[in-house]
Amino acid sequence: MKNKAKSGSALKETEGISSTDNANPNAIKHVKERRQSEPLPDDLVPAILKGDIPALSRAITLVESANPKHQETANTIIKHCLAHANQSVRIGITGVPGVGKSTFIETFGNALTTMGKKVAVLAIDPSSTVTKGSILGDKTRMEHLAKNQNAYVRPSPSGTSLGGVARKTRESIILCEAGGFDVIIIETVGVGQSETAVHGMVDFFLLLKLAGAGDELQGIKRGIVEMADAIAVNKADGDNIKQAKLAQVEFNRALHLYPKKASGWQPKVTLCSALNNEGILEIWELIEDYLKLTKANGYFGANRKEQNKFWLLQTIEDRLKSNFFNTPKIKKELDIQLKRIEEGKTTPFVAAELLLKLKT
Ligand SMILES: Nc1nc2c(ncn2[C@@H]2O[C@H](COP(=O)(O)OP(=O)(O)OP(=O)(O)O)[C@@H](O)[C@H]2O)c(=O)[nH]1
Ligand SMILES: [Mg+2]
Repeated sequence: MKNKAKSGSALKETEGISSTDNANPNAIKHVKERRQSEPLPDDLVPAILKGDIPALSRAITLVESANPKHQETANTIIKHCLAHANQSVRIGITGVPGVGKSTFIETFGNALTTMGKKVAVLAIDPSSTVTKGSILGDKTRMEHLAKNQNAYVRPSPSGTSLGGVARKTRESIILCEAGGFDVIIIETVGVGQSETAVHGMVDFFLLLKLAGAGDELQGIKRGIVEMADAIAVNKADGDNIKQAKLAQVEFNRALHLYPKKASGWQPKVTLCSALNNEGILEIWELIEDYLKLTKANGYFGANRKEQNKFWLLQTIEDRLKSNFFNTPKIKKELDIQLKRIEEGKTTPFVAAELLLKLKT
């Protein structure tokens, strides 16, 4: 009975047994090969186009994979899906932790599906590897939406580089559009660089805010307010309504200080309660007004083209950078040169020249 405490825990594992020893190596090889060889684009593409969610999920997993073979398959799938991409609207939603993004997306997403729309929710959370990600757990917070037949909630891809995570999200957008989704929501936490990346891949950018706290307190940078097409003051309910109304006036005044947007759209400030489902439809109506205006004046299409150009350059930059820094020869020499700089034996420019020449 000495071991009672030990064996009583469900988390304890039996020590000293390695299951792989008993496994047939041929079987392992077979499973590994199967895993690597499937799924094939020929199977996945028609399934995605039919709106098959498991197929869409598998394709996104391929997009997110670091395995070069998977990436090759993913590229083929994306190429085939591009031609079938649905006419969608891409909405970016940002705001500090706790502002109510998940609650908002749950309410907003369900409202849209009630209107007969198909809604996909993707997330950019580059910090997720460190913090385990606040967005990663969102599938549980968006409980109803995740179960909704006409919605698809995909947790944030993991990754340390924002560029990498952003590329995966952009490719996932295309796959969701091929899957027939009308509204693609990209969620991000409004405290870092990720909202700039999100702004560069959406048609409409919504900033959620709280009443009664200054921008500094909310950790929102000035640049983010400038990017917003609308600010929604959330939690405008209960005792908070009066303050929320004051905040609305204040934000409206602040927005008028910014130069006019290239879209010709004057950003709006609204009030909502994601929790009580109030002011949510008004935000959709606002987005519809925005779409009407920007499609009529040509900005909608022009902006998407500009975004594509930007992502072409961004992808090349990311690839060149990672190729360079992952070359063993460079890695070794970089260490040497960093040390030499520390010892005052070289200058950054001489060292950079040397390293760049090494590559070519
Ligand atoms: N009173 C009120 N509470 C709300 C409202 N929206 C969200 N909340 C509450 O605020 C808390 C945070 O909401 P979340 O939706 O998790 O916020 P979030 O922005 O997704 O937070 P992170 O995922 O941590 O970035 C929860 O306890 C919600 O119930 C609202 O409209 N009114
Ligand atoms: Mg959240």
